[in-house]
Amino acid sequence: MIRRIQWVMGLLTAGMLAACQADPEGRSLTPTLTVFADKPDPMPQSASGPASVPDGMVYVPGGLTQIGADDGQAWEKPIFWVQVKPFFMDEHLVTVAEFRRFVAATGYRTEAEKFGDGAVLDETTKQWTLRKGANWSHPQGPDQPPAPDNHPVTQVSWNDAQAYARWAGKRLPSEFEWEHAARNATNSRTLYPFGNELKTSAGKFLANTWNGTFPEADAVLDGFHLTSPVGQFGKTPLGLTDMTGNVWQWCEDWRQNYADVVAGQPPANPTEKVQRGGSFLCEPGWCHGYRVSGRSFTSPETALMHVGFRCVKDV
Ligand SMILES: [Ca+2]
Repeated sequence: MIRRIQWVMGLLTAGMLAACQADPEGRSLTPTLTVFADKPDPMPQSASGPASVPDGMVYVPGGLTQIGADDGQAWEKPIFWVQVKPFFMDEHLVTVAEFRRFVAATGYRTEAEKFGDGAVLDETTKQWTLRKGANWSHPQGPDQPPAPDNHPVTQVSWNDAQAYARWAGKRLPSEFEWEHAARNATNSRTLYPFGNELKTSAGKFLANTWNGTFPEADAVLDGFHLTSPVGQFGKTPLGLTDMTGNVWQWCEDWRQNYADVVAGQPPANPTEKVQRGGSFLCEPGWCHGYRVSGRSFTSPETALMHVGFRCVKDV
């Protein structure tokens, strides 16, 4: 297997997007998602929520959401609509402690452990490198401090995240379920789930991102140069934490142009899985990847120091 580090922000050139084919009936993408090029009539929604919500999860009501942004990267266009069924979503990112319980229960070995290295941004050279011995318990390498228990697990590949989700009786979210939840299940059109500003009027940061010019200097104004404890920066209106920054989150989907999604085309080159949410390495001048509509893409066997995941579950 050829292993790659693919950090695409700012490196990709946009391909020509195929013309959208409007379909007023919508197209069923999965049993829980229907895609529309134009706004459809809203489907009836249950007025009441579920009788109970699993521990540590948040009920995400179904509804209509516009996916993408006109003012974002090329791969966030064109905007289209999805009808999403209700689901449960982990309130917080899967933590190091939770992943340790999975490993203890199953004896699972991550791909980074099998390969013997994980992708780290070298602070000296400012280049991505495969660092020997970097893995979920020591994301920066064996000579660096271990990952704190209450931080999101990182250095896990998409395949590792899938294995955890199956063990937990859950699954990874579709990227469109993720964006629906980040838009508070109300199609909120702000940059972030909590509005358009990263700070409150009192100056309190609402997310862990890169403060300064990436990759030259991080002023660490939000208090964290690398990962932060899950939930450190508060909840979205829907009750989720770390939907903005901290670490990118693996989603189920292969990378696909949105025009092709709407047109019902299969992924043209299914080699990369989608990540959402941005990370502590994102800043507006580089990728601004922590916007609600931000996307990143990496091959499913790759483990990186700024990528983790959360799970969802069907209602
Ligand atoms: Ca930070």
